[in-house]
Amino acid sequence: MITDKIKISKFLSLVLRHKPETIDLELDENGWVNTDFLIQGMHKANYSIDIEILKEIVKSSDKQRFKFNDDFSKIRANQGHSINVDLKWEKKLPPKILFHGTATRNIDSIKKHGLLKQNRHHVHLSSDTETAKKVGMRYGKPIVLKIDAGKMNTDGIEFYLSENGVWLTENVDVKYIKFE
Ligand code: HQG
Repeated sequence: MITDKIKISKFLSLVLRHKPETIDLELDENGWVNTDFLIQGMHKANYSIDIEILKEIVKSSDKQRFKFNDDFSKIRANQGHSINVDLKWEKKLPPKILFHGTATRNIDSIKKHGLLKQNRHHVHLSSDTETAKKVGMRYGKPIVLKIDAGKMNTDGIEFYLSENGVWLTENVDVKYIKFE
């Protein structure tokens, strides 16, 4: 049985954002799954999990990746999906400047095409450079880009704020990006 909490959390991200079919689950249109079915499915996939462990992982997730509904009967990921779900995000006025962390090897392509949402629903932006740097480090030598969110907003481009504090928007045109 797999007991490592980080491994369990990574598997939860896989199931709740990308591949629920791995354990024969389907997300509903708003991204929720039944908590009991999730636990049963994870058991079959050899993960050591019960409701108490799941609650602890949700509570201690450094980025608050997951969320229960009020009676804990359903759970979903707060953001980061590649499958099509509607999380009913509210539009939000962004701060003037946001940050995007990426790897230096992506820079040439970003200069050509801007920031593209790739497999996810949105481009992910952070309100602080520290977080952006950590995001960029996942893919190699990090570089933090400055995004003129104020100008994007004036130009009518919409922003959303996920429940765990990630700023989301559609693709970011090169003219809004400062490469330093
Ligand atoms: C890059 C983590 C070349 C983009 C984090 C990024 C985040 C381009 C990668 C969340 C490009 C996509 C999302 C272009 C964008 N040419 N590369 N034109 N446009 N890219 O993982 O933002 O731990 O889909 O810079 O904290 O890295 O999963 O997005 O490097 O919030 O909870 O293409 O994932 O959260 O990679 O990370 P991703 P991301 P979790």
